[in-house]
Amino acid sequence: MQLNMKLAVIAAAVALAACGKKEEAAPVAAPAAAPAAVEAQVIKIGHVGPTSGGIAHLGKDNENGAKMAIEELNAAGLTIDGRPTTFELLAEDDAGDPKQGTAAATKLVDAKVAGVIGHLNSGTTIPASQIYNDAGIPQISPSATNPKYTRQGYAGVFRMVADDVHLGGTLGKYAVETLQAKTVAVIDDRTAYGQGVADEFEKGVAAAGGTVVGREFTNDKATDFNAILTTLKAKKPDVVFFGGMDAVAGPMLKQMKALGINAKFMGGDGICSSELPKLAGNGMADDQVYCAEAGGVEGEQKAGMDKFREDFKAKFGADVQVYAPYVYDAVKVMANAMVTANSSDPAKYLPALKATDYKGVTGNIAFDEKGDIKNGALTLMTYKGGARTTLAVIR
Ligand code: ABU
Repeated sequence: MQLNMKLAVIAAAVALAACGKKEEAAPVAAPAAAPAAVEAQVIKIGHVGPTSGGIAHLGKDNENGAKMAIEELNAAGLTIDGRPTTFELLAEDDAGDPKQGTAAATKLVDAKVAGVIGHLNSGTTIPASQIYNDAGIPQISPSATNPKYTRQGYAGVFRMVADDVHLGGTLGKYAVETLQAKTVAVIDDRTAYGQGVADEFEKGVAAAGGTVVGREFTNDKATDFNAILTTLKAKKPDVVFFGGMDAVAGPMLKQMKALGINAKFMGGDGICSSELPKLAGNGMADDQVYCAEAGGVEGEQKAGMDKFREDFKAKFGADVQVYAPYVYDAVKVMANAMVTANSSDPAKYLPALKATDYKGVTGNIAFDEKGDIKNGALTLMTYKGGARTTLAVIR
């Protein structure tokens, strides 16, 4: 007999004796057993980006996007598998370096994260993806655009943005057809992203009937471009395209100006940041720089993105650089899959993640069979008065 039932029988017998009656005791209902306490759970989500080094401003932008999403999820009072649930962000710095990227990935796997948002660079995202794949941990990159990332046959990789084939090809066509460039020069930083997007740009230029008059390369930490710019100046290009990131593009623009190269300057999403005008100092004229973010919203969805940008600025005291909204949506999409599957077990929530149909601040999010965003957009931008200015959203 359970302890609480025993106590009830004793109490009834004592009551009868006190009354001196010989009547049978009426059955006494035992108090209901107290429900077992439901244990709250904390689900760990990893985030990796370069929060140190030359593009730390981009890495911090991404990390802040993740923080914002986690805070909102934790305020929502979610229940997963019948348990009150909060999320913990495990944020790692890979400094944009492939070796540090794999070290960060191993650390997150050892910490038993349920999923990872990152990395920012293709050069870190691709090697890290093998580690997450081996551990069965889903990964969503908000910004890595090298096509290889989703073409390795891994079941758990997802990309929030259009890839370099779309990005570079569209920019190449834009240079010839809209900017009326007849000759272009191309520089890349020899990273997985920079070299890849520059190759795709060249293909786009050639397909549109333009001519590539020179191709040079540098690296992602270089600061002196005088030799390669002087070589390219002699070829009189109408456009100089740079495959790389804003931290290198800024000083390159300054040195172009110093050398008297007045060509238009183009690049992919890696240069298309709010920070570029500062990094270029006085080296950037209005309507000289053209680039594209590898995503975008238009029409009534723009209001959601505008609100996100306002809220982000109010919270962190900084403008969105490029990818923070994509990180924010990536975290929400991963959490949404866990809620749908009622589990944070990757094997259980991965099917829900693959079947994502989510309306985010970056637009309608669904993935194709490889994990690439469906119907990815590009936002063509230029800079006026030191600020990014949208020219068009194209698909
Ligand atoms: N997509 C531009 C920056 C990130 C990358 O390396 O792909």
